[in-house]
Amino acid sequence: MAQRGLLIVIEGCDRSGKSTQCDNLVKRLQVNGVDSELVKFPDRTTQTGKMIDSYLQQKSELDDHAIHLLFSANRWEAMKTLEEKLNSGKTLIVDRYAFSGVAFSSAKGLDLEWCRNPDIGLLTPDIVLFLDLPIDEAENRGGFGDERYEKRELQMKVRDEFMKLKDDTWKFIDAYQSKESVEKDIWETIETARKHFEDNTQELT
Ligand code: T5A
Ligand code: NA
Repeated sequence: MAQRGLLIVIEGCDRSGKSTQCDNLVKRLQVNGVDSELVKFPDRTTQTGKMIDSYLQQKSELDDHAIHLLFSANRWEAMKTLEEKLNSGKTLIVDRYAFSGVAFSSAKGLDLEWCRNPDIGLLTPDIVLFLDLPIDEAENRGGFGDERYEKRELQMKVRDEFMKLKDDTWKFIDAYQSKESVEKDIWETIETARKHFEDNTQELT
């Protein structure tokens, strides 16, 4: 049986470069012979994703609890497929995950523990890369301000909430650098992590 793939999550505030770096990482892993695939949350293509997309684009209103549960449901509906892919040996690069879910909703004022509950039982990431970018710089980047949560005060609170969620699977990446430098830091971090997981697997067998 193939060795299980890694579940690598990329998190960070809006415009920190997550999608840019997720794309780069998947390509670079593939070039290096690692079977890997991109996953993005919210997945705006599903039924829940369409409701989320409409809400984010401010075309519809939803109660804060209701949208929180939709974001979680949007992850749950993908879990079985993602688990099968990991078990078949595929490494998954995930653009946002439950950390975003909890950080954004608690920044809006919902209770942190309440926010955590619906995501309990989701697949646990092997590594979380947090792209850290000053809000001032995020505001200067293309497209900031178009969607519902892209407001300075909220983004500051989101960052504080993210910091309450970190554990020892988190690696901080300085996102206030050129795209190439951020890519280099991410690659070095991932290579170290992959080696660590390989060594530990060998110890177990
Ligand atoms: N949300 C999400 C919840 O409330 N609950 C949840 O459970 C989840 C999963 C949409 C919103 O949903 C919220 C959080 C969000 O507010 P999304 O679809 O991931 O989430 O958001 P997007 O708008 O797609 O992505 P972001 O705004 O977060 O941007 P990224 O992916 O961090 O940044 P990226 O790579 O698109 O880059 C942004 C711009 O900066 C440039 C890029 O070219 C681009 O123009 N850029 C750089 N410029 C200079 N230097 C660099 N190093 C750069 N890297 C990128
Ligand atoms: Na993105």
